[in-house]
Amino acid sequence: MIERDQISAKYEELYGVEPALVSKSPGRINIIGEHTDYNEGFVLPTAIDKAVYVALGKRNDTEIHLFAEDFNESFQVDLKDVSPTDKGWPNYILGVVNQLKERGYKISGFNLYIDGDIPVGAGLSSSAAVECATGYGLNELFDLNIDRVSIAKIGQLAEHTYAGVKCGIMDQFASVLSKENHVVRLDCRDLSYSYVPLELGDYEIVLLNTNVKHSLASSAYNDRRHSCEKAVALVKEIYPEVNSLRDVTIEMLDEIVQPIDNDSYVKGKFVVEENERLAKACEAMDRGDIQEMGRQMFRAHEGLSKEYEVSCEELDFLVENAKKFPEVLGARMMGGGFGGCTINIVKKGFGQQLVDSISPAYKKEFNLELTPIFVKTDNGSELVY
Ligand code: GAF
Repeated sequence: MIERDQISAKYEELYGVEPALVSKSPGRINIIGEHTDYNEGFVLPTAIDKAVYVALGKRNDTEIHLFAEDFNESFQVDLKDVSPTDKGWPNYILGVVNQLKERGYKISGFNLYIDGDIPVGAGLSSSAAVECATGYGLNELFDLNIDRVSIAKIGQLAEHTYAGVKCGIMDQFASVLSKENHVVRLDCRDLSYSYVPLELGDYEIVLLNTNVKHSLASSAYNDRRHSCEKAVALVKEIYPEVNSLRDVTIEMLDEIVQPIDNDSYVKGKFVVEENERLAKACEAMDRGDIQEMGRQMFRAHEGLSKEYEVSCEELDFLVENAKKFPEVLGARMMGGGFGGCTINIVKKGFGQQLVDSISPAYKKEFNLELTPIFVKTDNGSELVY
């Protein structure tokens, strides 16, 4: 948790006046339902108590002045010249500004200072949190009257256009709309959603950070999306009513895609089954059966690793080792993959022991530290000031 005063003081030091407001958008976890969002399926995420903070104030001109604490770096551009930059971090902010401009919202120049405590590259959606804190903050600063779902969509499109990742809506939706002690059961086809109480009884969520992010993450993500689109296109030739993998059954894939395109078949099958696993996990949660929810998480990891092929040795190692402990009900890689964290459902109080047991072997195998992250759920975007 970063103190509000710390953010304001830094803004004032940079820009010579107090910020008009400070907005906050959290990172997210996801219980189950991975790579389903861009296939019009279901996801089960929620926000965590780690967030991005954005301090904002209007300027008297049309310039945008940015400063990122993590990089100790500033960036300036005129509103009319906003375009993607090879500098990296400003894109998540500029992409949002560009979306606001494209949608005809009236904004003028502003100063922005950004800081946060979401570990970067850990698969906790720090980039979505930047987009959402920016969108939420600018909405307030310029009284734009944009609803929360649209703020999430603006963040998603910023990621597509300025970061080059054709992500689904899960991360931005969770960052803006989550509710403490609940997970969001989101239907990514029509964005209808409900809040499911997250009641884990004697268990808690522990994240294990591999501390790796393999470089092929973004390109592989877009490749997976492409494989899914190919599977849909093949099914559509026979079943024209099909629009996404959400409408597809395993029987359809068996009938049409399997003989033609093995890669699309395997990827498509994973997505269809992942939606089924999510449904089973939700039913289990409804009847308080977190053991079954955990089993579905283990199965999801199998699929993500062997079929969808978005895991990596480090993630597989952590899940395989977590499985050895009866105190761990479920574990799997989380988010886009190729590094980041595993999410584990662990008996309360056992988390540190789990980490202490796995860490030495992890270090020996990969020469990397293993970092536990004990998270609580939180609300979506809000003003802190
Ligand atoms: C990343 C994306 F940004 C999400 O939209 C989602 O597809 C996720 O990977 C995989 O479930 O976090």
